Amino acid sequence: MKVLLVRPEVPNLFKYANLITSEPIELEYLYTELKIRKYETLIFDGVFEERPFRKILETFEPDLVAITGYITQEDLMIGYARQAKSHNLSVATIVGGVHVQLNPERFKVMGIDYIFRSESMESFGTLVDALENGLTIPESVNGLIHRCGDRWIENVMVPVEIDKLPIPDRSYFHAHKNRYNYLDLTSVATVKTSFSCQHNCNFCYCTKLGGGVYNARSLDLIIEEISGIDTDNILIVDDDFLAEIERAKAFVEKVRAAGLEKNYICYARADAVASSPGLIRDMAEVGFKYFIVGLEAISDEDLRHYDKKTTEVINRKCIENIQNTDAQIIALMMVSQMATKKDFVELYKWAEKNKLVYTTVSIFTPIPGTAVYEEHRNKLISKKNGHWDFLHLVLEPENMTRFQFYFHFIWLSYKLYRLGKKSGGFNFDRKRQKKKR
Ligand code: B12
Ligand code: SF4
Repeated sequence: MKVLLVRPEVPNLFKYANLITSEPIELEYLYTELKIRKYETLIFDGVFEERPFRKILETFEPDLVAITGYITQEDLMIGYARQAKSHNLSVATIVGGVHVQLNPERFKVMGIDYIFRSESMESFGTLVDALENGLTIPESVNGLIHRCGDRWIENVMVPVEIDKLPIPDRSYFHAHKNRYNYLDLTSVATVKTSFSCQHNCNFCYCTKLGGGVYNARSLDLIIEEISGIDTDNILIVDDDFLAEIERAKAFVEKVRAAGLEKNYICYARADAVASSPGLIRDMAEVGFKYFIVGLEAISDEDLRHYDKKTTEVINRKCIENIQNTDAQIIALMMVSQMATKKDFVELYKWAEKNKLVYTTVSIFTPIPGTAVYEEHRNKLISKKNGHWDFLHLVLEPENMTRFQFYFHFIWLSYKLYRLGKKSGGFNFDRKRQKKKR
């Protein structure tokens, strides 16, 4: 059995920004499982691949095409599956990943045979073994949805035991590591140490993943994984790396004991950062360089509206604790369709007053699979999947025209960039770095 693993290209403005590019870690997980089972496997990373997909199909002639992707890539995912089928009807196609997990219905379409909802690599291997041997698909394949004549059969889905996931084989990363960056850090590897989040902010998609159950990996496995990656920079993509303060402290101790001298980037909640100045100092000391924090809003009313369970005072304390170290905060802010001109202006003033260097602003976007999506689904003004990138209005602005909203949004984003630049942020030239390689 020959398996082609596909990550589609980035279909939106992110491809031009060039500020953050991550390794195709989800494909590397699949690759690892298939390697253990001795299948011939090829990774097609649409983000960088220059050869047409057709050429890859012709030269590799896969038996199975496995495709990952996010909501913005839904059409591309389906397109890749159909292209594989039109190349050779007997090729089996499977889709998986975060978007598929909570929106499987959208993939019950022509061209797709298997919809894989869980994170279990053992189940993925079991499925490929069954296909290889022409066996009936076992019910034990966690969360799988597959065709049976003109019906779809749905296996039960249970949260995965995260320690059962293999440590990803990084051959692909090591061969291409100069492609992956995070702001000024280059050769950045991605590491996942937990699934889901213990909180329940009403707009959040991440907390619903992994069966909605927070599940953390053993620290020894994580240290083993990081030690085996030949790079200085690690992006930890847990939804909240500070979900368990004691675990984070133990991580710092283990990094020290292992003598791991690397730079780390992680996501964290504002309240955890605000209440743990000592931990933040220790983390900065062992190499944490960026803390990405969803501050979201600057008023308690808005924070309550998002069910964030933080306050403006907590947000300020969080900023202060990070700014008291050598690390930087990357503040993730949100503006909703209810924003007024004053809200845009105040947000900038707040960022300036709090000396923020890296601040990103998203437009409130209800993601299919969340409760806020159900609440707003009749009011959506777009049906284009590509608009679910947090940079487009998918709800009608309530206090200005669409044109005015975009004007204020772009102007604010530009001003925040200028503010960061003035304080020494964005101090790198990615284009030049690329040419040098
Ligand atoms: C790192 C990250 C990025 C990186 C890119 C990473 C990448 N590989 O492309 C950056 C910062 C560039 C980015 C950008 C964006 N991202 Co992003 N990102 C993440 C983050 C934080 C972690 C993803 C990750 O690396 N996970 C680690 C891997 C190992 O886990 P996994 O993907 O779940 O994979 C496992 C399983 O799902 C399964 N699996 C995965 N794929 C497949 C395929 C098959 C066939 C099978 C069998 C199994 C399988 O196997 C893996 C091992 O168990 C997630 C948050 C989250 N909780 O997932 C958001 C997230 C995925 N991003 C999201 C979004 C919307 C975006 C953007 C569109 C917009 C934005 N403003 O962020 C852009 C566009 C990027 C694009 N590619 O088009 C959403 C997706 C929502 C959705 N329904 O699709 C998430 C969930 C965050 C959110 N706001 O809700 N992102
Ligand atoms: S803390 Fe972050 S990851 Fe957790 S539910 Fe809220 S927004 Fe989502």
